[in-house]
Amino acid sequence: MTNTTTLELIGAPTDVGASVRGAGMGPDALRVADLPGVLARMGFTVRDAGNLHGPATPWAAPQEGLRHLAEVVAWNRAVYESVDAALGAGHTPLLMGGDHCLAIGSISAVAWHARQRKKKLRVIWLDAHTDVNTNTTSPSGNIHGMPVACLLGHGPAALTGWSGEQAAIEPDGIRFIGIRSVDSEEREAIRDQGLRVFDMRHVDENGMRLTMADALHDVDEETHLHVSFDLDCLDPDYAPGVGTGVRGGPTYREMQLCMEMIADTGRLGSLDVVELNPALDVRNRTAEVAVELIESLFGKSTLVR
Ligand code: NNH
Ligand code: MN
Ligand code: MN
Ligand code: MN
Repeated sequence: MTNTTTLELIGAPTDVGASVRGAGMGPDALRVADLPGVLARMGFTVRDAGNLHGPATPWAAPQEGLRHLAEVVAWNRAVYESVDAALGAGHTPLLMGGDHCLAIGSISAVAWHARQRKKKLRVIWLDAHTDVNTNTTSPSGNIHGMPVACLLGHGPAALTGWSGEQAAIEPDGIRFIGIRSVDSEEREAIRDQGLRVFDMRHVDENGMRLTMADALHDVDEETHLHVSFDLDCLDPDYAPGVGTGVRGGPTYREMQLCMEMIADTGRLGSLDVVELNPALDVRNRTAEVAVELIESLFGKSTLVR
């Protein structure tokens, strides 16, 4: 990341993958917290591509274990096209959700480009949840609990194979940080596929520093690093504006260190910021915290060294 980097902000104002309303206001809350201005003042060229358009959320019951499948496909198609265009132009895409189902389109586009450029894709999934449910294991039918499964090639045909391969990512291509809510059958998928989950017990016992050192140790010059940042990763004391908060997450300082260590790799190539729900927030605090963490992720350091 240098200051010749162009950051392309893409808004996807929808809550189509969730069952709590409000994540559709996320992109504008990030703008109100001055995300574009903050990044521009760091020296980046910032292009705000505005908001994508897609279908309204029907608020219907799941069908065959999937809620709003057609609408989720439509939103993800729009996300795929715009992330693909940003990467094609040599820009760094920053997807502002919206709920976490949008990572399907975003990471599928990233995976396609990484393969073209012969880069190794590594996804860092910052979340309270692992999002590896399928329509048969999900307790809710909400597709924001399923993006990782879809990206691993286990999902409905309409949401898999977008990167040109059945699986956009390999099981060894993703690390989960901050996990503390896993559904019972989701656990089996994690074990069966050997996914590398750094849960909160791991963070408690090892600290964020050793956790991130482990998660990032094999990132090299040939790696494209994608961060998928679900704001419910943070403890809800610091980030109340989310639809499915879970107590016991990383503190503000722990999350800052996580971001700083990712920045230090110099390999960050794309980002999702999702699940911000301004309807549940307190005076836009969660959006402001998100902006401060994103600054660190893009290399802002408070240290004089
Ligand atoms: N595991 C739950 C489900 O699948 C909750 C998912 N909610 C999230 N995921 N916010 O990150 O319904
Ligand atoms: Mn350009
Ligand atoms: Mn998530
Ligand atoms: Mn989550």
